[in-house]
Amino acid sequence: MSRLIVISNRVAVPKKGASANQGGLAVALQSALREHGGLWFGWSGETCETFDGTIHRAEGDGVNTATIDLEEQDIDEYYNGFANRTLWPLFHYRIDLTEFERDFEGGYQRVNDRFADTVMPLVEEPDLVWVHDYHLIPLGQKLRRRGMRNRIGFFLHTPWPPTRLLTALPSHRKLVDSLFAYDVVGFHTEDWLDSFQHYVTSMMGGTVDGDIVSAGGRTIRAIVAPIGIDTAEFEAAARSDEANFARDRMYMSATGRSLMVGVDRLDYSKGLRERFLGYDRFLASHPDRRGLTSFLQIAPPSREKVDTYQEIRADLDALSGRINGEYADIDWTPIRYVNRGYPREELAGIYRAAHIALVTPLRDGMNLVAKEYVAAQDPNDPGVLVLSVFAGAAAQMREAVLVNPYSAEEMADAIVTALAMPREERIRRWQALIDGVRREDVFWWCRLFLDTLEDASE
Ligand code: ADQ
Repeated sequence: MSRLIVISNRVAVPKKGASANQGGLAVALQSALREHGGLWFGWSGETCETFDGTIHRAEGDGVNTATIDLEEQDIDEYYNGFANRTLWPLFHYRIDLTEFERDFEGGYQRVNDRFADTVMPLVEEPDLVWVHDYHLIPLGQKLRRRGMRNRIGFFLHTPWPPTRLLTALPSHRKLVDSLFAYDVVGFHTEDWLDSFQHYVTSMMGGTVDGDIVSAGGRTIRAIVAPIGIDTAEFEAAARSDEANFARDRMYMSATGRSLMVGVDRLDYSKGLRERFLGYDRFLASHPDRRGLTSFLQIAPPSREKVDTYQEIRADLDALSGRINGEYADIDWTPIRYVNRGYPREELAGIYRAAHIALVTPLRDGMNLVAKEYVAAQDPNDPGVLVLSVFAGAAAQMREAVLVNPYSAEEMADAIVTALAMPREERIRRWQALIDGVRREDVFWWCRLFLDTLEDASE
């Protein structure tokens, strides 16, 4: 079996027995790394005065990691700049929030060069190389230019935007060209793959034949590989003592009310504003139901160095305050809005206590919260998943209550539907959902991608 080299912006350093505190992606990649041997390479999260290529190596729980520090300017231009001010909003259809600065792109290319220079000597001839996400799109090409002949795969965790949006990026062609240095490129859904294929055929004069995409004399395999969660682990976490304790706290605080929960990184793509407005509409149009529901939104801040993230935070503070001010009573708060993270067991207990999960992003590559919510439910009395049609997860999770998050009325209706749903229907829908979440878990995803990469000709 070939060794595996995983490359991503950040590296999740494994600690023994700490898997429950890590995301499913980290758990899956670590388990693949344990199986294949090899290492996980990325940015340490630390800064250095002057980049000198020093590699910090570590080993934890059978997984080797190698990380580098970056300069302040690198982080500003590459991470806070091109990755999170340019590509992230553009890939989430938010051209209005997208910033176009040549310095950002310069920093992006420079850091990808730094990654290529430092990881190159660590890779051996038969290794499989797997690059992750929008931070590192040009890395494959940079490795090829340095003579790497290994099989290299790339997986995009975000949506791939429609051609007419992508072409707003001045360097769109260069970005897409660089994807052709990979052997396999993976997306979460048919929609994102379609958009990629459309760009290739309409902008590059390329061709598509099944998985095979060709342009400019290069041929790659472009596949759909929807990521899952570590379902077995999450189902167990939902039954742990910590989960039971969190669930009981939720029940006690709810005093018989129907609980709704949302759990998201504080990000404009997650549709938090629209969710609050949907709930607002529900309260406004159903006065008889006020006081009978309680909505808990958990949203830990992220990317706080980027202005739009500060703005959305201020916006949500104001909106939740406005809704509470309007509808709250001496013994009832309509929205509990919490800006912090929770350990995974506690999160699982919170999901389990919730009668409804509102997973309503405006655009999301996949969305793992939808899958975690399903995995945490009690089979005899499962809750209802309200899921945005614009989440990648909606392609697999057809038995959720699907909703258009831009419509406050549809959101309000979905809440009413979910609240009124009979137990038999909840069980029937949940059973279909959990079957999928179990079958297509994160280990299935990892194997699907790596099997395709392993088959790719060198
Ligand atoms: P994210 O945008 O980060 O991921 P998501 O898939 O929902 O979005 O994953 C978030 C993870 O963070 C979940 O595992 C969730 O449990 C955890 N989390 C969120 N809030 C938390 C809190 N308060 N406390 C603890 N944990 C919390 C990107 C893409 C997604 C894609 C994933 C994986 O944007 O579309 O599904 O990568 O490919």
